Amino acid sequence: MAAINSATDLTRDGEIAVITLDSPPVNALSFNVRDGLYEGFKAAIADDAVKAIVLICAGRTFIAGADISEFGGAQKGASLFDVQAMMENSPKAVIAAIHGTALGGGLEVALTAHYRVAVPSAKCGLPEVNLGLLPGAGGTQRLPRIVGAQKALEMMTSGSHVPAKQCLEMGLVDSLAEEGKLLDGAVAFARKVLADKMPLNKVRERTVTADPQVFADFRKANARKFRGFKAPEANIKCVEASLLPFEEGIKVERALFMELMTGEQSAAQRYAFFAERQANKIPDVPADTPIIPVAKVGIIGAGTMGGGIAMNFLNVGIPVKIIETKQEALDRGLGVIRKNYENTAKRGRLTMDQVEQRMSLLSGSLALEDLADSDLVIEAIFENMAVKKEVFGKLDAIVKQGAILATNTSALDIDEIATAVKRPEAVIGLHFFSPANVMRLLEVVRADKTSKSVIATAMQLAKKIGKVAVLVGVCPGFVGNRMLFQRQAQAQRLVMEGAMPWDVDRVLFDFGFPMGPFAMSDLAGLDIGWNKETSKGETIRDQLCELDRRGQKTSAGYYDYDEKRTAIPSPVTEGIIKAFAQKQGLNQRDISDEEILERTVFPMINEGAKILEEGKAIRASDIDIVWINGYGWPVYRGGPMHYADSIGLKKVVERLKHYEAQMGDFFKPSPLLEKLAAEGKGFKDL
Ligand code: 3H9
Repeated sequence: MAAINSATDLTRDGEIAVITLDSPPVNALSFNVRDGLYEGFKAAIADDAVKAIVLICAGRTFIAGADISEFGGAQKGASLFDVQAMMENSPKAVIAAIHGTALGGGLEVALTAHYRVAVPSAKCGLPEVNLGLLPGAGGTQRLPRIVGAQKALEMMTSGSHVPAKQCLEMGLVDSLAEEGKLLDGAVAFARKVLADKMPLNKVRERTVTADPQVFADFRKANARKFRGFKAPEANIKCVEASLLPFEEGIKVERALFMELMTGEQSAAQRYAFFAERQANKIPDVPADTPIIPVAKVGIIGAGTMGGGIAMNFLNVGIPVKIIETKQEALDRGLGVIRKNYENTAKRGRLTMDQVEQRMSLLSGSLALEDLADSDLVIEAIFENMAVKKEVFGKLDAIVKQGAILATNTSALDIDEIATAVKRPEAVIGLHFFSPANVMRLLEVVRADKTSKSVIATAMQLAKKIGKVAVLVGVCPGFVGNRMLFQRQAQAQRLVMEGAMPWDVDRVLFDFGFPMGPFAMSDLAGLDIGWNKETSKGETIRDQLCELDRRGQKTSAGYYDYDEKRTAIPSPVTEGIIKAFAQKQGLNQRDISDEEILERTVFPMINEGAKILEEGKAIRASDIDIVWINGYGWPVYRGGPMHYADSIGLKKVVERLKHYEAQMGDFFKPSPLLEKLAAEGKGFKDL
């Protein structure tokens, strides 16, 4: 074996040269990888004994893309285009051998090979859109030339990882090799290319045609999904340009790539990519912390939360037992889970066999004693400290030692809950977000005495069930809701001062949230926590509920709703608000969109700074991950703390002080925020 450099080896199997790339963790195209590939191909082409060349990767995957951490830095070594030109123009057949994932620049490299061979478990994709980018190494021009415009649009704007079998059907892969025998399969394929004198396919030489209507329809169908994002439209424009001669299309790709790459959206999305991975790292919980095997899960409460939480575990094959106090509630809860799965099956995303298989892992009981052999118990009952403590006290006597005792509370003090048991080290918060089977965020709440093993297990388990976990500390509302309270308080206040609910909602919607706070309340139901018997019309919400305006479900809440559930500003709500303001002696005034945005978002940033000061989040980027994955913060603005950095903390402090002077302490900047702003720093510098 001849080493080309630290990342690349060149060997020969008879007349077939094998270039092996080995650059953990994911063989990203860093400068030494590009150099190694360039020199490797050059040497193989120059060797007269070589008739064909196989490119294969060591480790868990084929090339997963450009090295994102190198973006923005000065270019070193051979360019990716040099490598691709060397491969595509090679006078000897080049075969890319794919396992794991061929993503982004990785797939673009494979597309300059003359043939592609993959194992069945491999996947191919161009996920650049998720980093606010487009495939910038010819992928936008080569992919449509193989799979057609429609499929290219779908792949490039979703970033989906397409399984090898589907790639074969689309012509993206030429042949499948036996699982675990990729090198043999690729070398055999290379010999076949030689024996059959198969041509040196250059994808760039193909042409693609499409009706312009394809693009118009695609834009229309996805307008809602792409709202606010720049990258999807740029990707679509590139596919349109693939109908032009190759070199012209490449020029369009290059120009749009540079535009995205230097823009704020991609910077925010790349930041979020690394932030999500960073959130997994807990400084005082090392990677080798012992993990508690979780083979059986118990859940207390078969309501919406309990049922949703259960589905996460059933989906990955972990049996769940749900406990309720009444048979009727239990039957209802289990029935809802079945119905959810059946609906998924109706949409073609599960087979009925899979539904039955998942349901077979689910059981119910009315006796807490049946949780004795659970490895993890999650309590998901209503928010009442006394009741929760009673339940934990009972669990302590029932559940085997070594098990994890978790609460799904979104508001209560977990340290206090832990006083109900003799093993506080086993107690942790697992704060799922509703709907718990859909929402990606999981706040893992570390109480004073929670053990490192329990934390490490919770973080690992979260990944297994497809959640993005963020470790937070005990405080009212933890990280997400604590910051949300600030926004809600201002939203309510702004309405009393003269902005209407639809004004506040519009500003936050335009900022990029899926919906504003009032539309959100209507969706959730205004009567959550409202009591008809005790309601005295003391708040706007009380008065709306008393008029049976309880949100979307009654076709009226803050808004009126038509039969298509379109939200229409309501004169009734407006009247109630105005009367309230008058009673409180408030002079309503016009409020600018800028003020609405600053007063709802800046107090959140300030609260985030307080959370960091108190050590309730490990890092600012963890807070951003909470908001992106749990509260619909637009990922192209990178989360509240990244957003604050991007507009400058000096400005945030100035504006908070401006409102503090008018409205008092609520807006007082936290010492940390003031300090960073004074030093000209950002949260990124912490
Ligand atoms: C591109 O290609 C642009 C071109 O079109 C244009 C060129 C001109 N770079 O996710 P994991 C790190 S854009 C640098 O936990 P998994 C990651 O940070 C790129 N680092 O593993 C982590 O580090 P650490 C298009 C990368 O098994 C470690 O690898 N490609 C990159 O759950 C493990 O990652 C993509 O967008 C990278 N490209 O998932 C693919 N990728 O251990 C992005 C990963 O220090 N990557 N790292 O925290 C992925 O989707 C997943 O990482 C993958 C593995 C599916 C590959």
